[in-house]
Amino acid sequence: MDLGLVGRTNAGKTALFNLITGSSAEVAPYPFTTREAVRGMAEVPDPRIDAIADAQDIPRRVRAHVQVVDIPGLAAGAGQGEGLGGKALSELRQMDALIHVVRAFANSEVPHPEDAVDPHGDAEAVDLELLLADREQVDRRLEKVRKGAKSGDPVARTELAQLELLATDLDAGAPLRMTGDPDAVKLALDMGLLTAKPVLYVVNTDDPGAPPDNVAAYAAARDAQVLALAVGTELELAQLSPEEAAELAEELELGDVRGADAMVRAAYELLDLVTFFTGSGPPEARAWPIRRGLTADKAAGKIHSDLERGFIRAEVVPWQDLVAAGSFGKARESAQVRMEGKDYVVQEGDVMQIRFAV
Ligand SMILES: Nc1nc2c(ncn2[C@@H]2O[C@H](COP(=O)(O)OP(=O)(O)OP(=O)(O)O)[C@@H](O)[C@H]2O)c(=O)[nH]1
Ligand SMILES: [Mg+2]
Repeated sequence: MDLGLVGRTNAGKTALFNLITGSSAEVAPYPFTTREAVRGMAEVPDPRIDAIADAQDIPRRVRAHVQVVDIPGLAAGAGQGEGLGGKALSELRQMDALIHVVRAFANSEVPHPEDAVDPHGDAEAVDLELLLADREQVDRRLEKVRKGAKSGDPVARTELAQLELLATDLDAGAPLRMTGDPDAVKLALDMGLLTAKPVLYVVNTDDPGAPPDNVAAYAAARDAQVLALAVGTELELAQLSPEEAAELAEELELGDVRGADAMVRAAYELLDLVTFFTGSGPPEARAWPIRRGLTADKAAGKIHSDLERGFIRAEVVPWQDLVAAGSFGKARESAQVRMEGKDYVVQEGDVMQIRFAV
């Protein structure tokens, strides 16, 4: 599951990428510093795993990770190949969700494409490029499907109607994630259309807090998530020792929770995955992200193929019940642990122990 970074050049995409993946990709005040897609892994913070581990004195905690892809900036006319447009757009089509970085930081050393810091205007400009790129893809597909529909092929006729709906919405300026017909949205996602993907707007700001009202309203109207993050400041904090970082955070009145953690968590939630846990005792507690609707045997297969092949049953307890009981063993004694077969659909927050034989 991949999260792609999208935004104008110099918005701070690579700075954010470095912050959440711990990479050191080149960050520079000139446009199109990033010329190729770069991949990294971001650890997904999850207080539930600490609760499970703390309750049972489990030393090692393994968190979920998501792949984040830093992508060259989008310029106006990206669809016609402006900037690194064509390449960036085809990378973006392969992503499962988008993190749209908009610049709100003032920094006279960093040129802005229009010499004005305007987070709302920048978001609109990039979204227009995504919309135009989608419109072009829909047109291409329409041309092909029309031929099939003419010959009376019922599948082609259904698709034709869906494509026409997508075209109408795009012409009205609406992102395809808001299209009313779920089958048409599914087609849009299968085609990799960009405005169908879930989006988190990250306002890269000098003063953390709530995102600007106009950007918040804009995101809400587009069925998207939004938050503000002081990328530059958090990068500085990340380079300090924990003590120094705490001191500086207090000075800047940042509070205890790092914005970067909240941001990765929000981005992870865009992917609409289910997280289950293993950790019924030492040596480790671990978070496992899976597709929604996966059954227990398939989920076990994520841990190891032997567990799926030799699956007998899963012992399952919701993480809160385990923590309240004190341990997996105690939850079992008080009959809070359920036995589930292979058809059980794994639920968010389940702690599972798999019984298997190979
Ligand atoms: N003051 C301040 N400067 C920042 C912040 N984030 C990024 N910058 C600066 O802005 C410039 C551009 O940052 P990058 O991360 O390279 O931007 P980008 O979006 O990856 O740009 P391209 O790869 O060129 O498309 C760099 O000089 C950064 O140091 C921030 O939060 N505050
Ligand atoms: Mg970059």
